Amino acid sequence: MSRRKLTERQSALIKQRQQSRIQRRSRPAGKDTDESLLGPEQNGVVVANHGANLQVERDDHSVATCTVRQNLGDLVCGDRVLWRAGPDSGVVVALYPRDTELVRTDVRGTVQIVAANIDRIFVVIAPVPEVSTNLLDNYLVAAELSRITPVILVNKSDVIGTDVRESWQSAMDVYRRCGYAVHFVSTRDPNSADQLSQLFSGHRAIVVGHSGVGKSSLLRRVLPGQEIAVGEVSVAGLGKHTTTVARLYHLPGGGHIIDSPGVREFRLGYITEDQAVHGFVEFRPWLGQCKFRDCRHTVEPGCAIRTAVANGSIDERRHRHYVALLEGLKQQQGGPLT
Ligand SMILES: Nc1nc2c(ncn2[C@@H]2O[C@H](COP(=O)(O)OP(=O)(O)OP(=O)(O)O)[C@@H](O)[C@H]2O)c(=O)[nH]1
Ligand SMILES: [Mg+2]
Ligand SMILES: [Zn+2]
Repeated sequence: MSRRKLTERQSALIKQRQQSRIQRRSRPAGKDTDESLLGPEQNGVVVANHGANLQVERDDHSVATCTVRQNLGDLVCGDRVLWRAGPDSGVVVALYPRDTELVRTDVRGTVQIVAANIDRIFVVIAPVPEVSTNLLDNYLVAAELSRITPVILVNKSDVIGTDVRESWQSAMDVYRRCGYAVHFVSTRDPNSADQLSQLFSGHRAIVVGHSGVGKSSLLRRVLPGQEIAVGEVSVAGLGKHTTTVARLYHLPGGGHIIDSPGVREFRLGYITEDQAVHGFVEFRPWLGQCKFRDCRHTVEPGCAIRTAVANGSIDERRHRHYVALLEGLKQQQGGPLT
């Protein structure tokens, strides 16, 4: 079986697993649950996941600690559930189907769902602790594949000196030309609360990015009443992972936003080569115009995408990252892309 076929099979298996998860959602409680002590089923939204326990929010925004029936799998922030109150803690008994999920894999290749039912991913980058366009590109691929609109926030613009301002702008123009919204922000700017409220309000969003780029600080600006921990960036420039669990906050202007723990890298889930191609949105106008029908857009002659790279219509560095992603896919024989 070809490597490409293998990855398609893997993604089908994952889909199947997710499907059966939904179908099994209404199974009866396990032996250890005394049904008679549980209250009636009620709707809730997962607002934090602490491993064994979930924080589930009622319609009136009050929060209950819940355990989860094992057959429901891993639940994440944004999940809509049915749960029953109990004497000590509640029990989540059913999971509503998700409309979107942001997926990654951990270092062992295990698929992890980061958040569910979101419609915006705010990818935060900053001049400190470090700028990784590969990390940004991986988030954009993940967003494209999960049909969630990404927005790029360049935070800490107060520390972007005049000498590098132009190079920042031209680096971000690459993304603007792809059609992505890019906003330069700073939590030190007194007007940032208004700017951020406008960006976040009305959405079911998540903020993601490297540790220490200021994700929690951005949320603090729009959620003044909330206690949100913010960390220090060490002299060495490395973030210290201040936020340890994802948490959902309601926005005063409507909608909600999930603060997520910072990452060092974002590994994509199991994706096919075709999906990798579609993850690079600027390739789309040229698809179907290559000389060979099965062109992988890496070294093939007569490749319309390589021609677009050569004439400057497609950014060369983004294309190089695409080639590296395919290489990673090949090396891991259909495993997760890194
Ligand atoms: N100069 C400057 N510093 C900022 C800005 N926003 C945040 N910071 C600082 O950046 C550091 C890290 O901020 P956090 O909000 O904790 O970063 P985070 O992305 O949530 O980090 P993790 O929770 O570890 O993922 C703190 O010392 C903030 O004060 C900004 O706009 N300008
Ligand atoms: Mg944080
Ligand atoms: Zn091609």
